[in-house]
Amino acid sequence: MFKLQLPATTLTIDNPIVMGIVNVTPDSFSDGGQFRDVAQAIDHGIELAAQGAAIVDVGGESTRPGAVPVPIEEELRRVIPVIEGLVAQHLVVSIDTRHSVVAEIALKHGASIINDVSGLRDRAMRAVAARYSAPAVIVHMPQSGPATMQNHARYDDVVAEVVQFMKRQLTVARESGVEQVILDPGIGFGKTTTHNLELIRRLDEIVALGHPVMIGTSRKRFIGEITGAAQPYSRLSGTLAANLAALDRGAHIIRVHDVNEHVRALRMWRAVNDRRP
Ligand code: HH2
Repeated sequence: MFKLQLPATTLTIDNPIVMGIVNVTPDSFSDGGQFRDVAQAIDHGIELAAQGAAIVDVGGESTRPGAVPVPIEEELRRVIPVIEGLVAQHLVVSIDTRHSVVAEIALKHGASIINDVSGLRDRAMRAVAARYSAPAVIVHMPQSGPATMQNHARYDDVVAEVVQFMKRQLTVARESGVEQVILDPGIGFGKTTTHNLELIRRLDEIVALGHPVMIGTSRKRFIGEITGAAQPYSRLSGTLAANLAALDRGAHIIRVHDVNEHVRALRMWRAVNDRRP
């Protein structure tokens, strides 16, 4: 069991929880453009929480392979009003950003978790997490970043390399005063389909590091490749199967677009594992 200490509450993870995705971007690969309007994005986040998301993850910059970086001012303009709207409803909000400035302003406006797809490599990001005592998600992504990361998808043993990266970043985080860390193997970030499958299959090796483990498979390209579902919105069944496999190997947090379906699947998964009707 893990407890995440947040400013307003304690998030207890004794059973797996769901993080719902709100992308306030014009170009996210699966829901780009859907929630550009602030009111729409807030309503969507509230709906995801009502469906059972324990955390709502707000992002203003797409990190899909090949995505073009967004200026900081634009990222802030997208996410801050949405965070304010969700925090006003007492929801637990995480900020999905690679930029320490965005993270800090988001925390000031009530976000309570930093979701950093660049893996806390940036000293300034670690300083923000430490100063606010905020839990931070360390996501594995090759150093090259979204623009070219798929050109760097080469590993001798992807799981061993991700575990090495996590160990290094855990040390660096601890030395910087970041006490609450969540680990995420970064499915799709500079990885081929084979790498993604291996990371799910051997997720227990990351769980063994002793921190809460998050996984983000939702609607990603490798699911399309395996299931034949070409469109991201048609990848729900494949996403559910991938996430259930991750849960079987000990995942604690699943980051998804389709919260309702995952909350129901989780209930079923728990009923089977708890041996009760
Ligand atoms: N994946 C994406 C973005 N943020 N954060 C974590 N912790 N883990 C992930 O796997 C992860 C993430 C990419 O997916 P999405 O937000 O749906 O798309 P986009 O980056 O195009 O907005």
